[in-house]
Amino acid sequence: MTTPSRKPETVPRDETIIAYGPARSTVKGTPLSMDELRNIDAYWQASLYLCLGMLYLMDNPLLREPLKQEHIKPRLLGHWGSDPGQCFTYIHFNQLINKYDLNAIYISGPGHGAPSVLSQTYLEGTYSEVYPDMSEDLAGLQRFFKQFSFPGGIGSHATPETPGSIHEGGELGYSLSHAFGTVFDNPDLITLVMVGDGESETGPLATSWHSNKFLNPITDGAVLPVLHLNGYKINNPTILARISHEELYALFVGYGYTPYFVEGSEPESMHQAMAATMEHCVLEIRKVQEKARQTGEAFRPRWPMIILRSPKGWTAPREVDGHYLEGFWRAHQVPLTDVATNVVHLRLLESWMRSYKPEERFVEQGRLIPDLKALAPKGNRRMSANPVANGGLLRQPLDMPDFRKYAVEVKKAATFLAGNVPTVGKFLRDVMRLNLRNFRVFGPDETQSNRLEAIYEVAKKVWLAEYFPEDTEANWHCRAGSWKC
Ligand SMILES: Cc1ncc(C[n+]2csc(CCOP(=O)(O)OP(=O)(O)O)c2C)c(N)n1
Repeated sequence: MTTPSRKPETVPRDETIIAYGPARSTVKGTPLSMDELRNIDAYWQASLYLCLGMLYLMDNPLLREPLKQEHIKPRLLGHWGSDPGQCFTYIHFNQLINKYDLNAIYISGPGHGAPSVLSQTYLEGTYSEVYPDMSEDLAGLQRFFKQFSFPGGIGSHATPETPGSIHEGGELGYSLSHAFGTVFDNPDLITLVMVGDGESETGPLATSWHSNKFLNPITDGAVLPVLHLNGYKINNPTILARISHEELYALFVGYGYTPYFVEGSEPESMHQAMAATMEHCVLEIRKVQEKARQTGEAFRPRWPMIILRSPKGWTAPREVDGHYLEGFWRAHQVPLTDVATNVVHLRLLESWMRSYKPEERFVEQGRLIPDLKALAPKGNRRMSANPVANGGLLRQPLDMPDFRKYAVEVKKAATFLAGNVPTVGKFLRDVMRLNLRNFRVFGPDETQSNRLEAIYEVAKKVWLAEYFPEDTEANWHCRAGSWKC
């Protein structure tokens, strides 16, 4: 392989691919005070406790008594491997929402790691607001745990009833395209999207990295992708986790991003690295948007993205029965499947759950302690409560022309030719004219050939890559009427 000419902007390292040890990161710095660090880590541990609670428990939610087999769900179904990295990412972004008053939502590509998203919606209070019986107390927590992946309860993926979720994630591959869809014509929004390294191997995901060529920094918001390199899909390693650092870096530069790496397993330094990296990315996004909006020139920047290389099932027991668990494929779904019958594993699960110190994270009545509650954003700034991601709260009716106006008059049958699609094209042209900021037509390359070309009378193609004068409908990087062209 020839070495790419552009050198990685990260620390020199060998080709080790296991994410163990203190953090290595492109962005340096330790922005968190000791108090912030302690609280963020405690919030993360509370989240991980909730994830395990959802996977295993139907009773004894805060382990106020020794864990017994009758507290365990009869059928264990769900995913642990993805959860720690997803919670970690979500929690760090919360701090930036607070600091910069960001309008943001979260999309979970590996939506099978739903406990991560659900734990966040519960801790920030949205879940109990939407479903009052899942209250923030012991009884509510018990119901919250039990309903997960349980008959009559909720699914094991980020299903639509999850507050703040617009992406179920069961069929892998669409997280990034959904994320870009949310920010088109939504200039204030940042969509944080976790992309699984397994998910990255699907065709839809692989091509959707290119969506940045359609993103206008003046009229659109921004997407912050976090590629979650936890190393495995189900039983197999992922390709992106097993290529060299240089290749990985070059790949994402080639896709038009600036990749920032955060790699490791040691929590303290990982928190500092993630905090510094995410803040850097948010400031980069703001810089790009300010420049484009002040000059009125739409350009295509090298948008920031994060590559998070953390162990699969991070913080799980390292080894069980002579096999590695944390950091390996065995951590993908429910790690200890026989706790209802195997007392040794039951005790192991109990000590694992207790390692997150539920008695220090939750008050007597079962609610998160105030110091940790204070870390979550408030009101609609909570990603789980953002109206953008909740059931059409922001839906606006289109201003519609009267469709009858477009009827083709047929005076005598079989004497006259009219195409159905060009006729629809005229209708869509007028819908677009009346709703320039709220209506788009997407087409891979078939708009003209399928005879919808009338829409170009109103708006040109959106395209932030290069264009040549002979391209049809030149002036591509503008949407007519949207900004200075
Ligand atoms: C299109 C598609 N192919 C296969 C699967 C089966 N599947 C479920 S989870 C999974 C692994 C996903 O790996 P990754 O995206 O890296 O998520 P994580 O490791 O964080 O769980 C696969 C292949 C699926 N859900 N969708």
